[in-house]
Amino acid sequence: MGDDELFEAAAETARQEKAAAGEPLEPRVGPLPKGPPESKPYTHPAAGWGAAKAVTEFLVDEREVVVGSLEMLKMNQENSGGFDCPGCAWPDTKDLALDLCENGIKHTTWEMTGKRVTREFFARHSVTSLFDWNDHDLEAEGRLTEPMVYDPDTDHYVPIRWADAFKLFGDAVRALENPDQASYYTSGRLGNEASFLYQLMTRELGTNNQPDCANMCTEAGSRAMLDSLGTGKGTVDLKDWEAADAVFVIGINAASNAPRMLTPLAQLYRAGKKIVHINPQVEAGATRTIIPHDILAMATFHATPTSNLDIQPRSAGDMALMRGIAKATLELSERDDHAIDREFLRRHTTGFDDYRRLVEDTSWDEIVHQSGVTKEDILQAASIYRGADRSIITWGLGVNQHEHAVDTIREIINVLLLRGNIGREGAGAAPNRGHSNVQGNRTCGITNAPTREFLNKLAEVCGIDPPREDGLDVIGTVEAMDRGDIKVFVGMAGNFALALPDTRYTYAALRKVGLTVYVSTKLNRSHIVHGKRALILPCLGRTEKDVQRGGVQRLSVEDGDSMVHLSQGNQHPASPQLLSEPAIIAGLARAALPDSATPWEWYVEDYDRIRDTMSKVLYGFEDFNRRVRLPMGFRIKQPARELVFLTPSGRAEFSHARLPDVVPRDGRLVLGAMRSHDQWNTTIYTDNDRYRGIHNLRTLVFMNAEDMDERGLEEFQPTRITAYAKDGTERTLKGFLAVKHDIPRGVAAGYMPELNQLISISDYSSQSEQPLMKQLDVTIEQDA
Ligand SMILES: Nc1nc2c(c(=O)[nH]1)N[C@H]1C(S)=C(S)[C@@H](COP(=O)(O)OP(=O)(O)OC[C@H]3O[C@@H](n4cnc5c(=O)[nH]c(N)nc54)[C@H](O)[C@@H]3O)O[C@H]1N2
Ligand SMILES: Nc1nc2c(c(=O)[nH]1)N[C@H]1C(S)=C(S)[C@@H](COP(=O)(O)OP(=O)(O)OC[C@H]3O[C@@H](n4cnc5c(=O)[nH]c(N)nc54)[C@H](O)[C@@H]3O)O[C@H]1N2
Ligand SMILES: [Mo]
Repeated sequence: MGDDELFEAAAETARQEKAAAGEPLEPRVGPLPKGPPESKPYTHPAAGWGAAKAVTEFLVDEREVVVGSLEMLKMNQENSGGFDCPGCAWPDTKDLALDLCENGIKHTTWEMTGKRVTREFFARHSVTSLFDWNDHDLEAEGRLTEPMVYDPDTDHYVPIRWADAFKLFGDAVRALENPDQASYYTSGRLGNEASFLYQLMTRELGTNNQPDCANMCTEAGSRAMLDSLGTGKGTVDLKDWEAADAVFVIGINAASNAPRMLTPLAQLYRAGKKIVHINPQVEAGATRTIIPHDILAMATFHATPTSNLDIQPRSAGDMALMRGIAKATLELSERDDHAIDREFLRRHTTGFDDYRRLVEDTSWDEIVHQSGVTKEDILQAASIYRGADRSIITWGLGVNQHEHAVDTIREIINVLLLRGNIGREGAGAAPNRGHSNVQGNRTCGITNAPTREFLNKLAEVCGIDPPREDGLDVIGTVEAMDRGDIKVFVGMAGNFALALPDTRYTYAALRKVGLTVYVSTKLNRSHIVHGKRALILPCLGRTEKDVQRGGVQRLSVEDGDSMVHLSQGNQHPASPQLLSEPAIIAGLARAALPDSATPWEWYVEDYDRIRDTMSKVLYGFEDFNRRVRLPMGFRIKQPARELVFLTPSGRAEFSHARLPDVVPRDGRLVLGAMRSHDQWNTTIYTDNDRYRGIHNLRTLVFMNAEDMDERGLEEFQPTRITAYAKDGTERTLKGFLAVKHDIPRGVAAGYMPELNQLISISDYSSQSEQPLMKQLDVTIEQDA
């Protein structure tokens, strides 16, 4: 054994000892607490002055007050040359002078920070020593400034020229025995043009190994909508939000993760429309809000309620609850001719009669037991649904990250179909997306399972011979790494090491890879837990000016409502050495494919050229360059919205799944990992969670007071959490503090990514292959 291997073996033994003792396996994620933990109920409205104050504190911390506030005015104002907020995928509106939110501002400022990670920083800190830093501190060092390569002799990252970095990658790829020994991850940050080039490179290299963050995020919803409606996208746009009579918000923490949703919710409430929140927790967005840009409301502290009804089901009780709403609606239809839309059902759907029988066969007892909701509450929700001519149902990770998520979302669509709530103004299915361009990434071909039509078009237009077999998704990729089958891994944005389940397993798998390459803006865990060789390639962020030979470039993005529009950064780049994502992809591609006929360099000179090719390959992108320059861009046709269903039957298809048993066994709880208010996925701003009343604490577990009493747990008492995986293995985590919370019995919650260490790699849904990030089977005890 060489020194390196000896060192690694010793480190591994130490990690195993820690794991056996049930201690958190890895360094803390959040910053060192500034004081003792606190939990007190939050009594103020969401957004408003609390948010304004938080923003000011944050801008001061990041020393960005002046530039920050000026730049914010350009956010989501793409018409006047602004950039698309990278914070979430909520659609932009042309009516507002100022369309932004606290968390969007924090997210953008995080990118615009004045702090820098330089070669001197890497010379001062070995990679092993950086492993002991918490994730907050790694990212807080600021923006990456030049390409770096890992030097195993010194255990430091050292500078490398761009050309040499590309060559290192190219040589590694060309040395592979077969192209499937590489895998190309992306998180939904990439603009459309970069996404298109990235998938083109992957396929020209001969593999469909293209995992993406959607594999952990919204995969279930896409599959469900594809099966039920024939396309995997939502059917509503912002106009529909304004025209709805009722909105059902299921499993979304809107005030933190989609704050711009609060605006239509408050406006609907003021107009007397109905809003129902379905969530084990009553989140801040489900109470009242001060509309962020409503100056009068801000000045007068006038808060608008954002909810008419809060229903708190058990974890994964949503499908039974939807079945209950369907049952009540069908029962009503025997007396009330307009309870269901018979004409719509006859003309546009198939499978209704079987669905009706299935609903009749599902008893109220079963519905109440499985949903954890009383019959009265279900009838109340059903009565709001019946009373609304036009309903929107929107759902988030609280629905997507469960075992039976596809069945549950199809049940949501069943309920919409009953009253003809698809293909009409003010009505429809609205999946809440995650990353700002995760939907656009998929549209542009980022997927491990491309369709035959797409591949044929790509072959015809781009003159390549793409592989036809499905490639590896996120879970498939880590498992292949663990077997030693992946020699080259590229992470195009994101934080693969920390975002994935089974932290320990994922780290070990990543360390087996021959070469890991990350294209990033900030230092993160994935740079520290790396392959035998490793590259960090720093890129421009969305706020920065991208100048190529053909002048200043703009990238396009697609929001959650299928609107495609341009985004242009205006900031001076964080470092003169940064390259744009398209330029980096072109550099990697040319090095790996020296004889490629694809004009990589020519594309990068002027992104209009990429768009011209995209318009020939992608459905709905005809005349892309002209239409994307229209005010607000253009909307990709959503066939289901036009009542065109691309399903085998040509109709919307009812699903017929029996209710799964989701009631935890005696003594067990269902634990979910979610976001705090003060984080963006693996980026942790502080250890506060303002709307849930938490300060100075992330390693916690929210529990029902009676569940705590039964276990003799006091507030802030350390716990021992044991998770029971599908494959029979157990994982234990000690020291997370119990916190009393308004949450149903049998449900517990904590934060991602800290809780990822409890999720086994085998814990993924058999319907969507999504990790079960919100449905862990656990026991929680006092930590003796
Ligand atoms: N500020 C900020 N914005 C973000 C992000 C961020 O980290 N920070 N992340 C972005 C990304 S990538 C995504 S995917 C989205 C995520 O946005 P959300 O979908 O809001 O994500 P989470 O915070 O993980 O969890 C949402 C909710 O699920 C509820 N929940 C848990 N289990 C169940 C259940 O069984 N049924 C129901 N009905 N609800 C349940 C939880 O109580 C919680 O309120 O936000 C995006 N926007
Ligand atoms: N337990 C649990 N785990 C989860 C989840 C959960 O709810 N529970 N949620 C899952 C979900 S929904 C998602 S989407 C994934 C997120 O997984 P990822 O998308 O992989 O992770 P992020 O934390 O969003 O990535 C942050 C990093 O992106 C880089 N970055 C930021 N901006 C840019 C840019 O403009 N360009 C480039 N190239 N890089 C940039 C920065 O270096 C930053 O460190 O996590 C998943 N993991
Ligand atoms: Mo996500």
